[in-house]
Amino acid sequence: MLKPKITATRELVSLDGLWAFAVDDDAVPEPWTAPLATTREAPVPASYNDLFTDPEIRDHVGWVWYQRTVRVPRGWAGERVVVRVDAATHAGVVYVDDHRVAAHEGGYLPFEIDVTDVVSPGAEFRLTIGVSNELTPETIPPGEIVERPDGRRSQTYLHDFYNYAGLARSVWLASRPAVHVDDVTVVTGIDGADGIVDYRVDVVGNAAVRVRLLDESGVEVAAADGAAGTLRVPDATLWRPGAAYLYTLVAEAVVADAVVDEYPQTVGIRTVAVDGGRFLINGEPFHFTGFGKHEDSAVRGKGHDDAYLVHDFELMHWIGANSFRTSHYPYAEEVMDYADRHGIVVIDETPAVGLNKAIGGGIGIVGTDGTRFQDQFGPGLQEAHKREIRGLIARDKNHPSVVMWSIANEPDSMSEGTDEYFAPLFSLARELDPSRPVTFVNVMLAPPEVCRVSKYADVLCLNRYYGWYVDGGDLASAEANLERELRAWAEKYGKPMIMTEYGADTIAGFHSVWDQPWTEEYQVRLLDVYHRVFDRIPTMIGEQVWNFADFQTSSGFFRVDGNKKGVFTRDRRPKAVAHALRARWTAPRAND
Ligand code: GCB
Repeated sequence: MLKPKITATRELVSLDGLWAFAVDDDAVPEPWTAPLATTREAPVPASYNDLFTDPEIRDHVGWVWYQRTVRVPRGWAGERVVVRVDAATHAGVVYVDDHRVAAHEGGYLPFEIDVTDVVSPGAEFRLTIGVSNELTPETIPPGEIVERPDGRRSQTYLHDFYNYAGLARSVWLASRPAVHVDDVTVVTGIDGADGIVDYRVDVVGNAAVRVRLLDESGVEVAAADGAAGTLRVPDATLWRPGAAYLYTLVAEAVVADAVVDEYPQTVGIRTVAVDGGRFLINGEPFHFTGFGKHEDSAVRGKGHDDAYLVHDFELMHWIGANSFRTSHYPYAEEVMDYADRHGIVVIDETPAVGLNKAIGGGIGIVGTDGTRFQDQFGPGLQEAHKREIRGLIARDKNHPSVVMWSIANEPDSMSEGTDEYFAPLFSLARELDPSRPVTFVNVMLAPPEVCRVSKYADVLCLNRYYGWYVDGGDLASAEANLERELRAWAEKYGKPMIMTEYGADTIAGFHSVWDQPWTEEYQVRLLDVYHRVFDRIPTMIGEQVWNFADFQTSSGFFRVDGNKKGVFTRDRRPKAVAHALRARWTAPRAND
């Protein structure tokens, strides 16, 4: 799905700002036929949960309503008019005046609605967006709604981050011509010094297609006619980690020699491959350094914020991180574009987190009772999971920063039925995008002897908490057990391995001369243990610490104001470990 842009043939109006806001007590949204009776206003983009003092809003389970008036620019006569919602977490319905025009499920991917037939250029309309935060046994991520004895409904879920909801990303009103470019797909290659760009352009309506490839200074370096083809770029400048270079493919829809629509798609020429125990970018071995992140900040919740975007990338650059994982859901498109422009490598993850009844909220290990995986959740789960894989690849397929798809985080991969559940999901991702490796992130409960799913992954991504949930406070045992397990993986599969999570909760300002969990020193020493082990295992090709920053979780009694495994605090101040990581990640690597 193309991101809306302003071009010579398209216009765009941001609908961000303050919207009227109200919660709805009904489980099922009714058609919206009146102005919202409320004095509350909520900013878009932002999660709504932490904005207000009323606990009824923070703990609300069900639908909320956002509403504003929108004027269609008068110059848009003859154009298609589209409302684009970058995300409605976790389900959205859209009304234009009294017309229900769209419904969407899944909280972290965009959807758009052609509203041309129900709006008029120059006139206003009332735009109402309902958003539901409900998670059920067949949503991705899954959850359950529990009815309390006093009638209150409360939401439970199995993942370890707060269930922020609302319109956390931008909303747009966009124009586009009736005959238009509907989609662009690029896959790049390298042939000697030349870059190869395979492209496909889908058009709505009857039009010929022309493409031009421009370099960063706007000079045309290749061109072609036709909806699909291959461009050769002599002496191409490659997109490299830490040294981004972006060409622009201008896709034109042409009718009777006139360009009726044009869409510019950025293109980074690079290749990605797994070769034995190595991960290659442009044919060169790549070692991942960086983090699992979250979209999370005070007050905004998961609301996208360009200031945090720039600052987070600045801190990643400062510390020597060359990559991150979009744990545990697709991030805002602004983040992906920024990674493209700044040469940061991304492992792009679906929102399939918490598909594991053996873990309580990412922390308590509760064990499974032997029930077949498919019977632990709703029958619609796999379909919803497929929809998320399709949506993620459709949205992010053209980002050079994305080097691998992660189809799930820490699902149950050992119960009966997991093989049958996951095999088709790997096939689907590979069929949709044969150009990138596909992985899933393995949980500590499923070591090599019992994991039924790792055989499908191109790269083994492992989350391990030796020295924390296991061997807590005993770093000598942690080191021995970690090394034993990693060697077992290496021996069984020989595939490249990335430690996609390792870390320790740490309260900034807690100190000790002993191996005392929660202190800054312990976090430093625990990471040292892991790094020593990694450096002894040749197929360890990456280290992504959990987490970039402290983040909010559902409270329970296991978390004190959230998860504190951040290398930075929630307001992005470095803990001692940040300096230690910086020393490691900015030093030349032994085999570089
Ligand atoms: C995990 C999960 C992550 C949690 C983390 C923790 O394995 O993938 O979502 O936040 O552990 O800190 O417990």
